[in-house]
Amino acid sequence: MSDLKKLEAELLGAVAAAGDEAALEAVRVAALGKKGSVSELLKTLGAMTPVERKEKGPLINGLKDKVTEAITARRDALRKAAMRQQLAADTVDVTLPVRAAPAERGRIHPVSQVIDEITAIFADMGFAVAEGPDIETDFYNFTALNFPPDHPARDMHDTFFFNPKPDGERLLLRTHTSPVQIRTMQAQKPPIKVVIPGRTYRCDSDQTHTPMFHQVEGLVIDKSSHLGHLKWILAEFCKAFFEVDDVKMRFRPSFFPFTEPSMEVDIQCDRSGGEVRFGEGNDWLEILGCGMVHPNVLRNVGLDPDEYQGFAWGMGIDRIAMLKYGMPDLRAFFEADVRWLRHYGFRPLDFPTLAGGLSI
Ligand code: 2U9
Repeated sequence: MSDLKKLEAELLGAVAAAGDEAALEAVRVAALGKKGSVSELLKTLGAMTPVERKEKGPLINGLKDKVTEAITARRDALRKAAMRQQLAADTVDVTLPVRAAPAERGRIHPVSQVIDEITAIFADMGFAVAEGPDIETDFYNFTALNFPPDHPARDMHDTFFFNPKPDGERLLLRTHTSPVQIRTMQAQKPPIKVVIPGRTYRCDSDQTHTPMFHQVEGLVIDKSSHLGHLKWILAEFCKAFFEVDDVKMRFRPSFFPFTEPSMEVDIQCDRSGGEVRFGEGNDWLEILGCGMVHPNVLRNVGLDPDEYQGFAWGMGIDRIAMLKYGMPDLRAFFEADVRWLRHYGFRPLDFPTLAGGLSI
């Protein structure tokens, strides 16, 4: 057998024996690579006489073509075999339980849930939702709301003040969401019907107070709104929020600088069984404050109190969330403990609506 035939048999044997693509690539480099056996033979053609080249050229090039073809065919076969093997191994067990998608595994914080519930209830009554900055000026947080200059709420112990600016003005973290009502009344003409949920801040920390807490306030301004409307709105809200058919409310006189008259509202409940049940029983629970907007507040935003009037209310979101969902410790709300959130959190795809149910 000629040397060429021997080399051909050797190379085709090596191609056929290559068990995977890596082994086949090694054979290709050994034959057709820069210094491969076939490439070295091709290089010898240059030094041959024309007669010799005419005889050997087709033989060497023929060898190169045969080896190339054999490698291509083997690579194809190896790839198909690998694919067959992978398909056989990649079986799907359709009897396995479906793993919950990330959106199903996450949980909505009870405060966010309660804000969504409250806004759904008031949206159904035609209220818009307004928002404003957490960092406020003294004017929006106090002065415009008829707080006298020496009111104790302005005190350093209650309000978080920032360091004074070069012009002497001290910004602060809003102590209630009421500044947003002032901004709303400045920005739009009555009739106004808004609810404002948001973060509020007071320098206070114990079992029932955290330095950051959440409030929702409501405001209605037009030419004829009165306490009868306010009572109806609050009763409808309490029934919808606590998911009871009827609720008894008690209005007690109180004082806030921004409302006159001012009232605190208790709702009837039953605490005898260790947990609070609404819509029944002989106990009372304070849940919010309210009143008619003070004429000075209307004047401060350029509204004539002889032409316009309205009412406002405010309540602590964290507190009513604790009451509704039986969460005993306020501080746990802000500890970011994932076990607590798994227990008390809400499924993200169960968005509260009045039609679909608030909390199921
Ligand atoms: C404007 C005019 C009036 C909002 C009101 C209350 C009564 C109230 C507290 C409840 C619990 C705050 O979170 S809490 O401590 N709020 O009792 N808030 S009336 O009255 C306003 C607001 C804005 C322009």
